[in-house]
Amino acid sequence: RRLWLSYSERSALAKNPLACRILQLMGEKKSNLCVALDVPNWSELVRLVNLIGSDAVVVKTHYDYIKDWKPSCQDELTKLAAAHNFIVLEDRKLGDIGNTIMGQFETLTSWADGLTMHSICGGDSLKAVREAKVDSRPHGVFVVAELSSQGNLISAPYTKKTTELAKEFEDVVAGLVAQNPLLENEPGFVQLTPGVSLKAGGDNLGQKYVTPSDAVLARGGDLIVVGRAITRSINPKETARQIRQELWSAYERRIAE
Ligand code: 6AU
Repeated sequence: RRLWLSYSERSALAKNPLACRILQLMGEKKSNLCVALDVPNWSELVRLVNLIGSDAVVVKTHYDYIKDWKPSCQDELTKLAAAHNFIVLEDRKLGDIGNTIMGQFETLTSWADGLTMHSICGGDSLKAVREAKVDSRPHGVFVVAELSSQGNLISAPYTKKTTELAKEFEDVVAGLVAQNPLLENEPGFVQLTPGVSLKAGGDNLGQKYVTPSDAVLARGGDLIVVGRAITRSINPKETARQIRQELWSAYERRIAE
């Protein structure tokens, strides 16, 4: 079962190269933190990366959130990733016909290791990812199976169909973006779980939060996305350390069960 095996054991079972690399790095760094750097300008992103990059396994960007993003940021981010040993996930949530996805995937993977995408357009959009011409670094997609936001339109059959597509395209799918332990018998996939803060609750625009330990133990998350709880904290480094610690000890409890 996925939830009882260690990340290192699971890295050997992953069919997608990016899932394999992420699981390996989680074991090496002893971290299951993915930090979401939704900040308005590049200098702020660099400041935060230098504070917390070594605590995170994955840095998740929304490049179009950054008002002064320019092409040179791509190279700079690659250098920061090498310096702090993290993986870059651009949360672009692609969702279009196969041909469009193919072009977007080829362009964005010139700097991002992984991308998020919606399954709304069906299997051929994943076939496009499979057929895209990319460099030899490990790449893959995280497919949105469930959302953390209040009133979102994803239904149970949509979630189920998305998990089936992930299995069908296991060579390109690194894992699912999910709120519940889907794919329980598939240890090679990484469950990316957002909507996590120090306390349960939400914001005033529909985001819902669970605690770090609930994300790992109750929700089955492997790689846990934490954004504003860290980026808007008075001491981002200290908060990142604390959350990293809570996430890792929840994971250790999970595999010891
Ligand atoms: O911790 P927050 O609320 O500051 O940020 C959560 C991050 C944001 C969202 O775009 C993203 O996680 N997210 C996603 C992802 C990762 O795809 C899915 C989802 O259901 N909820 C969610 O918040 O960057």
